[in-house]
Amino acid sequence: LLSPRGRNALERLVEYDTDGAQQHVYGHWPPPGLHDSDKQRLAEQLADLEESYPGGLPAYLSKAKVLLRESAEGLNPFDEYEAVVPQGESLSYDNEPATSTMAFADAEQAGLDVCGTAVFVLVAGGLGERLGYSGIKLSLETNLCTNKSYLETYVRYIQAMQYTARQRTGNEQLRIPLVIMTSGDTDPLTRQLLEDNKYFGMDIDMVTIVTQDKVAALKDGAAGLALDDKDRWTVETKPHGHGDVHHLLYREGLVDQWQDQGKTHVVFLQDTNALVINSVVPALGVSVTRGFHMNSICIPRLAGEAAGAIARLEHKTDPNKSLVINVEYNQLDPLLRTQGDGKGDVADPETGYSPFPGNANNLIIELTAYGKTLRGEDQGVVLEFVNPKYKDASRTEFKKPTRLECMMQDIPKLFQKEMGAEANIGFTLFDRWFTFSPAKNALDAGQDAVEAGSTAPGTMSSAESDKYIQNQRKLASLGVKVPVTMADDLVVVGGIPVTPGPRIVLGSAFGISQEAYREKIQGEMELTQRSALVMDGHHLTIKSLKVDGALVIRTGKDTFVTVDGLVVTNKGWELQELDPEQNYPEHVAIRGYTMTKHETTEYLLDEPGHFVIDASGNVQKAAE
Ligand code: UGB
Repeated sequence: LLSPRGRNALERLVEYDTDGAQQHVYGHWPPPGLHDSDKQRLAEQLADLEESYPGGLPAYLSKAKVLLRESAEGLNPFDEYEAVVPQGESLSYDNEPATSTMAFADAEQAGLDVCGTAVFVLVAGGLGERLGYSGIKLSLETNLCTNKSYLETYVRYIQAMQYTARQRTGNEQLRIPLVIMTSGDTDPLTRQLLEDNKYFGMDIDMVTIVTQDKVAALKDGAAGLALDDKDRWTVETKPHGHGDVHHLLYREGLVDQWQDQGKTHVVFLQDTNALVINSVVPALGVSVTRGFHMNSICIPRLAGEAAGAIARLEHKTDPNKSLVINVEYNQLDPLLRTQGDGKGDVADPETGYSPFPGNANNLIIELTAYGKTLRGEDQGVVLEFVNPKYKDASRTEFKKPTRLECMMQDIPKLFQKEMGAEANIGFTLFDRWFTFSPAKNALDAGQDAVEAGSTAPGTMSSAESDKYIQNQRKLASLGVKVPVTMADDLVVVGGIPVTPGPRIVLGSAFGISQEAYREKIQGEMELTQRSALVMDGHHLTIKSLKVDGALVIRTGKDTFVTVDGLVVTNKGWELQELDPEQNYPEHVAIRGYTMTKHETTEYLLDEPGHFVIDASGNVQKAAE
């Protein structure tokens, strides 16, 4: 009746099940002739579960039994450790000596030197449940000025980095690959988004998609497989977490391939934090300068915030077991309550932030150490955990099935196992405005958070606003006359405080470094608060520009444009709050407003050659 693989998987389960915890799966089957196709279906699924987990279902269930027992006993995984604030680098774009431990420009140069040997991995298997969005998060528009999606923003950045690396090395063949980790939930729509947009101009063979599998759900403390409520012949499955990424990269042979190609660092990005691209080059520079095998991009952490904290866990008796690692937000407070003044996850009164750096969870991993670690006995399967919701204090029954979970930031434990004390794990702290404003929460959850006093509601709208503020600050630091929105200047739109403007988007082709911006902005530039500005292009130079309204300038890859004397005055663009009486598509509703583009001055120039946009607004051909 069963296929050889189905039969094999079933036999393995029966043989493993010495305590009878899985009896409900294979026992009491109706006689042959009844439910035959259902039995085949179940056996095939068991075979899938068996094959997709290193060591098969027995390995998964054995780990689950141990973790569930420890959880039921209330065992504290940090019992033997004390958390202390670790050492790392702190970089400030404005180079304020008070906060920078290394000159930003030095870190940037060191990063630019190696940017051609970086590879990118985007973890995008998560669903936007918290965001109240049923599509894939990568398809959401980062902002309404350009309407570019998160995926396009990341791809354009990688292309700009490749361009920069080619310029610096003179190697026109140099290419930077991207791996996207999807899950069953996000895979078809991610592929479709890429295909519909011709991979946003990236070479198709440079994009690899790896797909994470779900794992078996567990119904009780004995790790009994949870069968679907409505279908006794299906094992319920659940996501395993972003930690899958390491094993998948290993299993698909990508790490070997990259090492053969001479790549040196893997940059891991999350799906909805457009600001992170600012910190990739300087963080790469820190990785190289400090010899970090792993470098977490961090931000000052608000006490109690739903972001992990990077801590040095000092083992109380065995220093060899001490390590620098992320402590997840739900575990930080209980851990800190057991030590020091016992106050838990509270702010340092002097800084107003948690003393522990906040994990933006974008990681840079050095490839030689990574390869060595992944080839170890765990094959990149990071340490898992369980988080069952118990029905009552007896901690025996679950409210709903649970499963093993894993997080990509837990890889330091594997580094330590394979490399011992040689593992060099660090972090780089950047200003929040520069690095971190993810879209994670639904509008109403964000509004509640704001009412409760939060300055980081994590909505689509706060992410968009922070993108504009970041560009205001970047331009201001280069001497551009531009109003910079401070906390008191924010205006409430759709229940979330956002910038009143100017709304500025600088495309990655305009520059991926402070150095590039300095080369491009050579003279006087001025923007009013009600303005919107979009600039993109490798060879766009500003000698003199005034904007009071909306201006878009995009230039092609062989088009050299100098803006010299242009004065833009028009009605510009404006946000419109949504009408509570009306229904809007989901992607509009989660933002809380639309943008009306009343009037725009636009230059889309892609003819090869040299041009000047002059004081009268005309485009003149210029001498080379
Ligand atoms: N993801 C996957 O690719 N697969 C999965 O199975 C799950 C997620 P969330 P979370 O940035 O502030 C993380 O759900 O888990 C992708 C850190 O653990 O957005 O709440 C998913 O698509 C935490 O330490 O994040 O918390 C997305 O790209 C903290 O730093 C990414 O994984 C927090 O992020 C993260 O998934 C943060």
